[in-house]
Amino acid sequence: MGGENAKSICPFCGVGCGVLRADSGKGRGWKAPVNRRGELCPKGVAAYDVLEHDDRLTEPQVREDGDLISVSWDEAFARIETEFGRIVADHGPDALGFFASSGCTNEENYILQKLARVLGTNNVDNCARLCHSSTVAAMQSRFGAGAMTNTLSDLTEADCFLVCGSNPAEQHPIIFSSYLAPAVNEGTTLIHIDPRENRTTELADHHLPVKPGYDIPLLNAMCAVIFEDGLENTKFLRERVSDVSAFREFISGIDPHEQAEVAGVDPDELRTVARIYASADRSAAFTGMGMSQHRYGTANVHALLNLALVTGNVGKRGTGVNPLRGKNNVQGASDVGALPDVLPGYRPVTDGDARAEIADAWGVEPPAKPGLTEVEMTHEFGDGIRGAFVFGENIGATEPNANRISRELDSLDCLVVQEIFPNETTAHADVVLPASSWAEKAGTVTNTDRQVQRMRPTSDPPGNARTDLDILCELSGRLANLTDEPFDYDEPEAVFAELTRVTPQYAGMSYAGIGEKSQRWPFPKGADEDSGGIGVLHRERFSSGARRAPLVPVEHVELVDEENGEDGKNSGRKPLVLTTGRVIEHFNSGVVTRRSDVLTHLRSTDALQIHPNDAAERGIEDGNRVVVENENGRVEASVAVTPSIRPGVVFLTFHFAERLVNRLTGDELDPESKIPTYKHVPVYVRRLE
Ligand SMILES: Nc1nc2c(c(=O)[nH]1)N[C@H]1C(S)=C(S)[C@@H](COP(=O)(O)OP(=O)(O)OC[C@H]3O[C@@H](n4cnc5c(=O)[nH]c(N)nc54)[C@H](O)[C@@H]3O)O[C@H]1N2
Ligand SMILES: Nc1nc2c(c(=O)[nH]1)N[C@H]1C(S)=C(S)[C@@H](COP(=O)(O)OP(=O)(O)OC[C@H]3O[C@@H](n4cnc5c(=O)[nH]c(N)nc54)[C@H](O)[C@@H]3O)O[C@H]1N2
Ligand code: SF4
Ligand SMILES: [Mo]
Repeated sequence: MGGENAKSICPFCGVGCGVLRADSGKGRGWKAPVNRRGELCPKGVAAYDVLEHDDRLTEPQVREDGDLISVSWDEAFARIETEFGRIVADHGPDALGFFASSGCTNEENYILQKLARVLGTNNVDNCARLCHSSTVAAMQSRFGAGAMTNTLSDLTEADCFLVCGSNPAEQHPIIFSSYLAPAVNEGTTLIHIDPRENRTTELADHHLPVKPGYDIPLLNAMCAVIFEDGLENTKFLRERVSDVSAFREFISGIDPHEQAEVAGVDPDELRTVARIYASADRSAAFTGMGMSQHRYGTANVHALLNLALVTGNVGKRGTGVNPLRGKNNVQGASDVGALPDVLPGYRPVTDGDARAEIADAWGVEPPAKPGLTEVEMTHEFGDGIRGAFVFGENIGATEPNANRISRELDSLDCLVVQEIFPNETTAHADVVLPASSWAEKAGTVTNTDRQVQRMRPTSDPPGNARTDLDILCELSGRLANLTDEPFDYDEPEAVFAELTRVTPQYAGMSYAGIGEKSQRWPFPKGADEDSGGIGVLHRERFSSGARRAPLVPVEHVELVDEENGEDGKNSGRKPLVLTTGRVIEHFNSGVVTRRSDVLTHLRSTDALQIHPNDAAERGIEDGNRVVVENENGRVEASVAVTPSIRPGVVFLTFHFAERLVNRLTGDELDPESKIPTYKHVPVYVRRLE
């Protein structure tokens, strides 16, 4: 039940800590499945801070003569009905695009993708596209499942942690402090592969400061050392792996010393790290945005999967390849089908049997043609896509090439935004629907290690705002002149019951079974309600059904605008490689966390990190203001000169919309997963005179 101290789940990261509103008004952890001692990071403590903030959206709004004005719900819905109706009549349903919210519940995301599909389009995606779509593409194709192979609790049994392109000390703080750090303190070796030293590195035994975008040569070189030293797991290779000889052949052509240098790391240190990873009884790899958000993000992850397969680190406790997922429900939003190419449960939209099964449940068959991904939809704004529905995402700030996005948002015939705060996206909206924050609604969310947990409301939405599910259900009724099947659900529980019928991984789950615990997928029908679900994946067989997974040779592709290279077009100016990311106190575009005074005071500066050599070359000193620019745009920032970042690389977070970092990121996408390149952005940095 809801109420003042209702037990809920933190709205921020994919760790999924249990939180409730203490009498002080602050967030307090309860002893939940993940934070078993009730521990929280600073964001969890601040989670209730901004719910009553003056900026909360409390009235529906529509744009009239350039301005957003408050109207009744009826008028707001009528505007959507007219505009979306006209777009579908003139251009067909594929002229609509739906942006789901991985910060919202399974039930809400399930309803949104159902609405899109019932209207006749698969143009629905969520921001998993921007974080781990490349990871999922690689893992799904090799192992048959894109999720964490292991669970947080079994991972504490590892003897070696290989953390690649991820900074869990800041981005998954409770995983770091409650699962990783205790193991490291008991003797597990921590290896960190990251161009920057950060809070994760502080605990690491070994740090390889790879050049951004050069993980493939590094990981291939590790494989080469392992084969050279005979450290591969021959039994595992024989029994569980295919295409071994072709891979051996490929790796035999790799000179580890040379490739370590290509990757920008010390060859001896790389050898040491390879030996530790391969010799440990159990080695667990973690992968994050440093790997996934690249032009070759999918290939990066393939290279990591090779390492795990060669050493037999899959299918047992304390091992595996573990993507640490982003928002509190990015795993779930994807599981329940808020993706353009797959239905609930990852069954391809092109699979006729899967569509027929869905048609049985919905009364309407979903379309067979895969839809567009998030970024592809934005590229079609004003052209192929005429109307967009954005639910709990701030695409005006977080999609790449923000200057372009800003123009494209204005080119839409109708932009509808369902939000809790004004942001860089509502600024372009034709209709704004004021919704519920996480603490004003019930529902389920699925965390990074596949545990489904329940959220419970503490209060009601403010003013005339309504719960997200309520809005989405009413919308389906309003758009019903386009369909025959308006949705009618009393409670999130009824939606959950339906989604378990069409999402095989959730088949045996129930609200009652979850209670104040969790159920972890895969949770087959008939499974013991209290069993908690299956922990380690790929034990005897891979989730694909196969006994073996293939090794795949991965070639490094040289990146343009080599760091510190001369650039003819720019009169000898040297580009630096900007890599963008996060800090512990703020969350994504910062719409919520920047409104918390406490969080904002914890991190008073948000500076561009630059190496002393690069700063000196440009006459830049600590604290100076600089211009960071490239062909896409320009931002100003103050600088922190620090040896913790590798030479040739600069770092900025994307939490502060005042200086929108995504003005600098470009349109290049990974060909397989369509993930944008947020981690390798050539820029020029100069002191602001
Ligand atoms: N505090 C906080 N926590 C968050 C979020 C937040 O905004 N703030 N966001 C949530 C979301 S949506 C997500 S997706 C996750 C992301 O969590 P992480 O994956 O940890 O995210 P990032 O900080 O973007 O990138 C991780 C690290 O990659 C490194 N890196 C950059 N380029 C490269 C490279 O080429 N190779 C390698 N090996 N490393 C590289 C960066 O220096 C950075 O330390 O965090 C979630 N948790
Ligand atoms: N440069 C750069 N850009 C990046 C990344 C990067 O590393 N570098 N990372 C990318 C990644 S991994 C991600 S996940 C994306 C995140 O991109 P977004 O999802 O666009 O970012 P958020 O800031 O999390 O936006 C969430 C929005 O939802 C609203 N909201 C919060 N709770 C609710 C609710 O309950 N209901 C409703 N209706 N609205 C709600 C918030 O007010 C906020 O405006 O950014 C991507 N962009
Ligand atoms: S670690 Fe993540 S889920 Fe836990 S309190 Fe912090 S932000 Fe919330
Ligand atoms: Mo993310």
